[in-house]
Amino acid sequence: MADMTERRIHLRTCPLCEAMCGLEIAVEDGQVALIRPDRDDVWSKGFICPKGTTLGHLHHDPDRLRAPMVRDGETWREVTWAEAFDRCADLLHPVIEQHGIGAVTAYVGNPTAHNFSLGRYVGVLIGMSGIPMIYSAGTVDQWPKNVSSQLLYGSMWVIPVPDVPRTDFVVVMGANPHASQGSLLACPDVLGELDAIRERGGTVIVVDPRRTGTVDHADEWIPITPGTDAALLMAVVHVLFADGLVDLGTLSNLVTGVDALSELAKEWTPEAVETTTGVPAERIRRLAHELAAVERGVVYGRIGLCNQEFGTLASWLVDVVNMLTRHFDVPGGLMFPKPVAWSTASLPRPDHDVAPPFARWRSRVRGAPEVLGQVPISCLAEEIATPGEGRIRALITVAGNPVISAPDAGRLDEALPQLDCMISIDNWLNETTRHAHVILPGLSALEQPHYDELIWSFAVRSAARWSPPVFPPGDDRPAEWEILIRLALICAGQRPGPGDVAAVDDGFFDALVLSQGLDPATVRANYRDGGPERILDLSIRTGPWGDRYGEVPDGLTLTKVQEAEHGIDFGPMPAGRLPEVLRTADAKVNVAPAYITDDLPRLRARLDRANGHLVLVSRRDVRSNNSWMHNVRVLVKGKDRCTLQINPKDAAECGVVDGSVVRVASEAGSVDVAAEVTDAIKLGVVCLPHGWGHDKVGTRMSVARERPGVNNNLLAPGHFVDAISGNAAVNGIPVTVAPVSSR
Ligand SMILES: Nc1nc2c(c(=O)[nH]1)N[C@H]1C(S)=C(S)[C@@H](COP(=O)(O)OP(=O)(O)OC[C@H]3O[C@@H](n4cnc5c(=O)[nH]c(N)nc54)[C@H](O)[C@@H]3O)O[C@H]1N2
Ligand SMILES: Nc1nc2c(c(=O)[nH]1)N[C@H]1C(S)=C(S)[C@@H](COP(=O)(O)OP(=O)(O)OC[C@H]3O[C@@H](n4cnc5c(=O)[nH]c(N)nc54)[C@H](O)[C@@H]3O)O[C@H]1N2
Ligand code: SF4
Ligand SMILES: [Mo]
Repeated sequence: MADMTERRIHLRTCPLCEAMCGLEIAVEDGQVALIRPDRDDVWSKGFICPKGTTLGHLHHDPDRLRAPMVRDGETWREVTWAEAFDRCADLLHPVIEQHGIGAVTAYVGNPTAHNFSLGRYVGVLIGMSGIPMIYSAGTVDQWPKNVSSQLLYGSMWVIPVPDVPRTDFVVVMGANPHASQGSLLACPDVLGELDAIRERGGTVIVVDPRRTGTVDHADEWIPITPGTDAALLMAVVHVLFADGLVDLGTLSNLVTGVDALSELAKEWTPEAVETTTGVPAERIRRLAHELAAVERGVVYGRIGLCNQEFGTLASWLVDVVNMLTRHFDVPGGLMFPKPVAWSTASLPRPDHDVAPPFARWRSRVRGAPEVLGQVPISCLAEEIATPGEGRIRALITVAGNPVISAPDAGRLDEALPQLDCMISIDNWLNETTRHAHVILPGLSALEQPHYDELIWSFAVRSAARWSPPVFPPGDDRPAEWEILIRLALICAGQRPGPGDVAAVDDGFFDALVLSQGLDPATVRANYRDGGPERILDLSIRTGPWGDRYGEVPDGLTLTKVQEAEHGIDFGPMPAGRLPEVLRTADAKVNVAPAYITDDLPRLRARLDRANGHLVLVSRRDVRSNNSWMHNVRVLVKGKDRCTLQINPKDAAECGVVDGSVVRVASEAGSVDVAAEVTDAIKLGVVCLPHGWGHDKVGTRMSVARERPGVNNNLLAPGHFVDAISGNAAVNGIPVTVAPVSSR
C-alpha cells in the first residue's frame, strides 16, 4: 500500500467560523489530499461544513500572497521582509512627523478573531503604537450586543449564549445557523441540535423576514418587518408584566431596575406593535405565555438584530426577556460560557471603569459619538477625504476588506487612494488591499498552530484542543504577531532591530502575567520562547482548570492539551456564573440602563412611521465566508448565489421576472443584479447576500473575478445606523427595484 506510507494524517481545528470543527487532514507529497471531519473530536464529534474541506484550496491557492508586496504606481513587486518593513517606516514616519500619530489609524477585520496570532496580538498594535483610535468590522456586526453587555454586566465581552443543546424551546431571531453555523454562539451542528430539540418534544421558532434554511429545522416561521424586533420584544415584556408572568428565578437578588422596566413597558401592548412588526398581537401574547410556561427555554438573537436601526434595544431585550422568564444563567437558557483559556478581551478595561465608554469624544467630520472607543466604520471614508486638522493620512488594515464589507462602500473605495500610506496585513490582493502601498501577508492557516482565542467565550461546552501546523512556514516568514509588533514599533517612531520584537513580546506577556496576580520574572522563567503559545499556556494554566504553575498539582497546562490530540472536554456551561462574571460597580444587573431605555422614544416614533414599500436585508450562504472565500472554485461553482430575492407579489408590482436583471437603488447607490423570485421572503422585503462585488480592476483573485456578484454595501447609506451603538443598519434599507431593459 504505497500511498499509505506517503499519506500523513494531521488533526486540526478549522479556523473559519465559530463552530471550530475538528478536521482530519490527509497530506500526500506536500499537498492536501483530503479533508474529512475528525469523528473522535471531543467538541465537534464529526461535524463539518463544505468550507472546512477547502483549507487545502486556500493554502495552495496560487493567488495567495507568500511574500510581502510593494506597489509602485500600478505595479506590484515582491520584496524581502527587511525591505517591506523599511518601506513601512519610510511611508509612516513622515506622516507621523508632519501630522502626528492622530493621522494614523487601523481597521481590524473579522479573521482577526479566528487567527492564532492576530487575535492575541492585535491589542499590541492598538495599545503600543500610539494610534488614538481604530475602526473595525465590529460596527457592522455585534457592537449593539457589546453595548448591552457593557451596561448590563459591566464588560462588553461578557455575552451570554443560548444553551441550545439543553433547551426545549428556542426562539431564533435574526440568525440563520443554516448558513452561518452560529454566531456569538459556538456550537457545532446547530441545526442537528435544533432537530434534537424537536425530537424530544420541544419547539423551535424562527423570527426572520426570510424563510431561511433554519426554518426547515423549525416548527414555525414568524415573518417580521426588518428593524422592528425591539418593538416585538417590548410587547413581549409588556405581556409578561401585564399578565403577571415575570419570574426572575435564581436572579431575584442580583437584578435591579425591574419596576422601572415595568413602567416603561406599559404602553407597549401587542396591539400597538402588530402593524409595524407584521406579527399578529395574538401571536406576540402567546409567545410571552409560552416563554413563561416552559421549563427550559431561550430567546437567541444575532446579526439580524444587531445590524439594524434599533440594534441595541433589540440586543438588550433578548437578554431581558430571558431574565424575566427565569431562562438565564440556568441550563437550557442564556448562560455564560467558561473557557479553558481566558481571552485577552475578557481582561478588565480600566478606561471603561473611569468614564462611561460613550461619547467621550466625537468624530471630526460627522460628529459621530464614540461608543466603546469606536465610531461607525462608515466614518472612515470622510475622515480620509475631508481636508483639515486631524485628517487621516495613514491606514493599517488587519485582515479586513472594508471596500466590500463597510457601508457606503463606494465612498471608501474612492477615499483610500488619497492616503499617503496604506499598509495591509492580508493574504490576498483584493478589493481593499489593492489600494495599499505595502501588503504584509500572514502565514496560511495550515502553516501555523491554532487554538481559538475569543471564540471559546461563546462556546456551549468548555473544551480545549490544540492544532499543530500542518506545513512548515517558508524560511524567514514572520508570523502575524511579529508583524503586528513591528508595525507598532514603527508607529512609535522606531526602525525595529534584532531583539526589539522579543522585548515588546516580553513586556506584553509580563502585563498579562500581572493581570493574573503572578510574578512576571518567575512565570517567564518557565519559557524559552515567546509568542502566542506562551500566552496560551499562561491563559490555560491560570484558567479555571489550570495548574497555576504548580500550585494545583493535577492542573492543566498547554502540554497536557497538546497530548490529547482529539481534545479534552470539561462539560457543558455551568449554571450560576453570573456573580462571578459581573463587573458592575454594585455587583448587580440593572435591567433598565438609562443609556438604552432613553432610546425607547425613538422606537416609539417608529410605530408612527409607515413600513417602507421595499427594504433590503442581507444574507449569508454556507459556501461563502464574508468576502474572502469566493476564490475557492469548489465553493463558487454551480448556481449563481448573488441574487436579489424578491416576493412574487412585489416582483409583479415592479414588473420583475425570475432570472431577469434588475436595478436595485437606494439613496447611497445602485447595483444591477439577477432577480430570484421566491415566496421565502416577506412581502415588502428584498435580500442580497453580502461579501460580493469582485469586479474591481487591480485585484489578484482570479476565480472570484469570474463570478464577481455585486456589493450590497454600495446600497448601504453610511449614516443609517443604530443611534446609540453607531452600528450600521445594513438591514432595513429603503430601496427601489426596477427591471433593467435588455441592451
Ligand atoms: N451589508 C452587509 N455588510 C456586512 C455584513 C452583513 O451582514 N451585511 N456583515 C458584517 C460582518 S458580521 C462582518 S464580520 C464584516 C466582515 O468584514 P471584514 O472583516 O472587513 O471582511 P472579510 O470579508 O471578513 O475580509 C477578511 C479579510 O481578511 C483577509 N484574510 C483572511 N484570512 C486571513 C488571515 O489569516 N490573516 C490575514 N492577515 N488576513 C486574512 C482576507 O483576504 C480579507 O481581505 O462584514 C460586515 N459587513
Ligand atoms: N457560511 C458563512 N458563515 C458565516 C459567515 C459567512 O459569511 N458565511 N459569517 C460569519 C460572521 S462574520 C458572522 S457575524 C455570523 C453571522 O451569523 P448569523 O447572525 O446567523 O447571520 P446570517 O446568516 O446573516 O443570518 C441573519 C439573519 O437575519 C435576518 N434578518 C435581517 N434583518 C432582520 C431583522 O430586522 N430582524 C430579524 N429578526 N431578522 C433579520 C436575515 O434574513 C438572516 O436570515 O456568521 C458567521 N458565519
Ligand atoms: S462549520 Fe465549516 S467553516 Fe465553520 S468551523 Fe466547521 S468546517 Fe469550518
Ligand atoms: Mo461578523
